[in-house]
Amino acid sequence: MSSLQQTDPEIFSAIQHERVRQHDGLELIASENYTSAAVLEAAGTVLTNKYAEGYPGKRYYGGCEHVDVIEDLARQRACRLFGAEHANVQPHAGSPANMAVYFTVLKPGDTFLALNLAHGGHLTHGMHLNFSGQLYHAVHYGVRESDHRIDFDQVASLAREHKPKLIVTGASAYPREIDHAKFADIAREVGALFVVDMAHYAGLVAGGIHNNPVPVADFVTSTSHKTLRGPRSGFVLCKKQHAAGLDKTVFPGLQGGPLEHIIAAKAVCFLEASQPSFKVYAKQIVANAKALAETLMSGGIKLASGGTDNHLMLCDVTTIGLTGSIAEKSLDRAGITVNKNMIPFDQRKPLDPSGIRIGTPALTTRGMKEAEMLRVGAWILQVLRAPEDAAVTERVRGEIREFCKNFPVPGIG
Ligand code: DSN
Repeated sequence: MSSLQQTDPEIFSAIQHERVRQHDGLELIASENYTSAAVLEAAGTVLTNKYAEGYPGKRYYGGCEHVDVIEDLARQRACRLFGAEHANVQPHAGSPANMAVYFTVLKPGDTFLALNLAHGGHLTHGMHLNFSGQLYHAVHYGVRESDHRIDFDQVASLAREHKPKLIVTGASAYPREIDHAKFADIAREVGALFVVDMAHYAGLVAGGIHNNPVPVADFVTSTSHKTLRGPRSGFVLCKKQHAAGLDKTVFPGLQGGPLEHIIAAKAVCFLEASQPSFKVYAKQIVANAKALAETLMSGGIKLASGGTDNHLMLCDVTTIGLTGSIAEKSLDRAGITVNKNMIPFDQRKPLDPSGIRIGTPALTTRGMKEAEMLRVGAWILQVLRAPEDAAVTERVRGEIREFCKNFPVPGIG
C-alpha cells in the first residue's frame, strides 16, 4: 500500500480514478497533454519542501545551493531552446506570466492591443472581467469574417488610432499559424512594445513547426504544459534590456517563493523539447490535426477558417444541429474529452456556444498517427450524429477503451 493510500484513501482513490480516466479515454482538449514520466517524477520531489525567494545566487533563504543549480539549468535550457536572451521560469502559470509582463511595462489605464477572446484570444488579453481588462484600456482586433484569419488591416489601423503601449498576440483558440514578424512591423511603426503569448503553440515553436516569436518580440510568455508537454506552469522570455524589470516584477512584485519542484520539471521539459525526437512529435501533432480536421469536415462539420495548420481546430457543431455544450457532454459520455468553445462571430453565448475546440497534442503523445485520427474522427461523428443514443455512446466508449490499451500514457503505462 502506498503512503498516500494509507494516509488519505479518499484523495488516493480520486487520483486513481483520474489515472484511469486519462488512460481509458481520448484526450482532445487542445491545451492538455501527458507529461513524460521524468517530468512527473521531478514534479513530485522533495523540492516542494524548499523556500527559495529570490533568484539563483541571490536568495533570501539558506540551503538554496541545489535549487540554484536547478533553476539555473531551467533558465539556460529555456534560453537555448527558444534562442532567448533572458528567461524567468518562476511564474506559476500562464496568467501570472502575462501579468508579470504587463506589470513590468504598463501603468494602470495604459492602452494595449490584443486578440478578442471571442475570436480566439485569452482572458488575460484584456477580457473585461479579467485584471487585464480592469486595470488597462484593452483594445481588440479580431479575425476576418470571410476566412477567420487575423485581420492585419484592422490590427494596423487600430494600432495607428490608439497608439497602444503594447501589442499582444498569441491565442487560445486560433487554428492557424500566426505571422509574428507582421505584428512586429506594426508594433515598430507605432512605437509599441511587442508581446507574444505562445502558450498554446510553444511546443510547435520548439519543434520548428511554428515560426519562433523570440527574435521579433520584446517579451514572449508561455505555459509549459500544452504542446510543450511539461508540468502545469508558466515562464517568460525577454530581451536583455527588460530582464531586470521583469525579474523584479515576478519577485518580489507578484510572487513569493518559487515552486522549485515545478521549476525542476520545467527544466526536464526544456531538455526533452530540445531533442530531435521532439521535432518528430511536433510535426506529428500538426499532421494529426490535419487528418482529424479532414475527417470531421468530410462528415459535415464546418471548421473555423476551413481547417488547421497547428494543433487545434474549432468545429461549428450547429452545422449538424447541435450546440457546443451538448456536443461536449455527449462526447464526454463516450470517453472523448473536448471543450465547448465560441467560434468567431458566434451568435450564441460562452456557456453554450456554437462550437467545440479539439486538439491533438495528447493523443500524439500516446503515439497515435494519421490512421488513428481517422478512427477518432469516425467515433466523434458517430456520437455527434446520435448524441442521445445510449447504445451508440456505450458501444463507442467500449471501443475506445479497447483501442486505448494499444497506446500507453507516459507515467501511467
Ligand atoms: N484555458 C486555457 C485553454 O484551455 O486554452 C488557456 O488558459
